[in-house]
Amino acid sequence: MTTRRLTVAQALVEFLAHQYTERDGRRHRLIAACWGIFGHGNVAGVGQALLESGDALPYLQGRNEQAMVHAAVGYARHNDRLSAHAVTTSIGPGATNLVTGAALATINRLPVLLLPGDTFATRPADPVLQQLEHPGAGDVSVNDCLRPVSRFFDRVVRPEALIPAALQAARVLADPVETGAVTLALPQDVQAEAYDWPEEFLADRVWHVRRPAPDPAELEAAAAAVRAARRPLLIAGGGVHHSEAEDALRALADATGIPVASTQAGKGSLRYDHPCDVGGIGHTGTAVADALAGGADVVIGAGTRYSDFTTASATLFAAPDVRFVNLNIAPYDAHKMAGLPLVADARSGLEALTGQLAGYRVPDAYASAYTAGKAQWEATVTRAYSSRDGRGDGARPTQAQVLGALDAVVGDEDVIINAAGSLPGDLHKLWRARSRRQYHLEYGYSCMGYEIPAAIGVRLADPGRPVWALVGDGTYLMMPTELVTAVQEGIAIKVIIVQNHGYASIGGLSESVGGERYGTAYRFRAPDGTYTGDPLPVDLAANAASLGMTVLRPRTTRELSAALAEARASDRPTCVYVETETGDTVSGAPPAQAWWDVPVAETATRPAAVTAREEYDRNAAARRRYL
Ligand SMILES: Cc1ncc(C[n+]2csc(CCOP(=O)(O)OP(=O)(O)O)c2C)c(N)n1
Ligand SMILES: [Mg+2]
Repeated sequence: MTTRRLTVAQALVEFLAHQYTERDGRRHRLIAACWGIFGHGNVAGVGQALLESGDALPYLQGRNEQAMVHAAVGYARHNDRLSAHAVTTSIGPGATNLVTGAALATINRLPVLLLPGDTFATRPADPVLQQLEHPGAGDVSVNDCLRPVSRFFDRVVRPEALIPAALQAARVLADPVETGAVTLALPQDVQAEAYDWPEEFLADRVWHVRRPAPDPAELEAAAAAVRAARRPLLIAGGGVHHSEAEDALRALADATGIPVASTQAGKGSLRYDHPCDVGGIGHTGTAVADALAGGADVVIGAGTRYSDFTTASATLFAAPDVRFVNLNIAPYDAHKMAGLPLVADARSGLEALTGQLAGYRVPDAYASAYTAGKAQWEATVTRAYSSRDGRGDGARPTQAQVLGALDAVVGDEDVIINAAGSLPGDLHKLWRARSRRQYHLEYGYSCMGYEIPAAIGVRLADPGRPVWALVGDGTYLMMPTELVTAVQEGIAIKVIIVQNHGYASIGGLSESVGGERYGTAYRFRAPDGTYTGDPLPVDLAANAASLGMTVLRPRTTRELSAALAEARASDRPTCVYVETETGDTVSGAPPAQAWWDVPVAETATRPAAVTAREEYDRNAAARRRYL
C-alpha cells in the first residue's frame, strides 16, 4: 500500500479537493472552496494546510463565522445542493459563532461542511485559551453545541479517525435526504499531527446523487387518490428546485390542469405567468391559492416540509375529507399530514405521476374558477406595485412600490435574496418569479443577516448574474459585515436597504397579538421611559459607503427606479438605500389571507391583549389535526 505522510489538516484538505458529486451525468466539486477566519485553533493546522495546498482548495476570507456559513448556504442552494463550501474556524467563539448558520443550513436541508477547531485532544495544559471547563464532563467542549444543529457530527481525536469521519461527512453532504450542516471538530493538536495516509483515501471519489423512483404500490395509491379528486391542488416546495424538477412539474400541470401553489422555498417552480401558477400559499399566500387550499379535496405536496406558514398553522385545508399525497425523497416528510407517501426524488416522482395520470384533467369549472382568481390576484399585484395608485412618482415609495420598481428593472436571470422582516411576506404574495433560480428566500430559519453573505455565495456560484440582497434596516444592523468581503473580492452584489426605522414586521405582529408594538421601533427613549422619541439619526447609507460600497440614495419612487437601473448596470458592489413610507395603511402590500398561530396572553389587564386573545381563541378553534 502506498502512503503519503501529511498532517491531519493537510490530508483533510487534500481529501476535500478530490471529492465530486455527479447527477444526470454532470460532475461538480463537492467542496469548491473553504471560507475561514483564523485563530490559535486553526491557524497552524487547517490554515497551514490551505496555504500548502496552493489552489487545490481555494480559500475565501470572511468577517464573521455565521456569515461565512450563510455565504456557503447561498452558494449551495444556487447549485441545487450539488456543490458546497467548507468553513474553518478557530476554537471557542469562532466555533460557536457557527451555530446559527448550522441551524439554518440543516433546517433548509442545504449542505455546508463546518470545520471548527477544538481544544487539544492530548490536554497538555488544561484549560487552554477559550476552553470550556465543564466541571462534570471533561470531554465536553463548546463544539458540542453544534451537535443538534448538524446532520452529522464527529470529533477527530486521533489522526486515523479522519478516514471514516471524512468519508461519512462527504456521504451526508451529498445525500439528498440527509444533507445539512456537517461538522468535523478538529482538536488543534491533532490538526498538526502527521500520519501515513493510504493514497486511495486521497484519490478522486465521486458521490452519485441518486434519483430514487417511486415504489409501484405507492405510486398507484397516489395516482388513484389524484384521479378521484375534483378539486386537487399541488404545493411546490423547495424539493422541486433542489431536484431540478421544474420541467417535470410544468408537464404535470400542462397535462392535468392541476393548479400549483408554492411555499417560500418552492416559489418559481412554475413561472408566475403559467396558467396553473396560483402563487404563494399559506399565511403569506395569495387569495386565490388560499381559497383553493380551503376547498381542496386532494393536496399534493411536492418537496415540502409543511411548515406552519404553509398550513396557516393547521387551519388552511378546511374540506372535511381533505387528503394529502406527499411526494418527498425524505420519508420523514412524506408521512406528514397523515398523507399517502410517495417516497421519491421530485423529478422522477412527478414524471411517474404524470404517466399514471394520463387522461386525467381537472373539471372545466374548477379550471375557470382558479383562472379568474389568478387574474384577480394579478390585478392586486399591479395595484400594489403601481406608483400611480394614489401616490405619485415624486413621493417616497411604499415597500410594495420598491418591489414594483425592482420588478420593472430585473430580467429573467436576476436573483433576489431575502430571509426576514416584512419583505418575505410581501415577496411571497407579490413577486413575479420569472425563472427557477430567481426567487431565493431563506424561510426555514428566516434568519436576519442571511441576505448579504448569501448574495456573495450566489455570485460565487454564478458570477454573471445580477444578484440582489433585499435587507430591512434591522437586518442590515444585524449583519452588514460581509459588505467588506464583497468589496474585497470585487463581487458586484446589489443590496437594497429598506429603511423604516425598526422592526416593522414584528411591530405589526405585536399589534395584532396585543403587544402594542412594544420594543419594535428604533426610536430615542422619550421622557416617559418608552422608545417613542424621534427616529434615530442613524445613517445606514453612510455606513455602507464607509465599508467601501458604492451607495445610491433615491428619495422618491422615480429616483428609485433610476437608482435600481444604475445599480443593475454597475460592475461594483452597490447599495441602494431607500426610506419607505411606514405604517399599516401605507405599506402597500395586501393583508394576510390566512392565519398564523402566535399565542396571545391568556390573562392580561391591558385591553389590547384581552381583545387579541378573544380573536386568537376564535382562530385557534379552526385548527385541525390531519389524521
Ligand atoms: C437573527 C434573528 N433575530 C430575530 C428575528 C425575529 N425577527 C423577525 S423579523 C424581525 C425584524 C426585522 O427588521 P427589519 O430587517 O428592519 O425588517 P422590517 O420588519 O422592518 O421589514 C425580527 C427581529 C429573526 N428572524 N432573526
Ligand atoms: Mg425595518
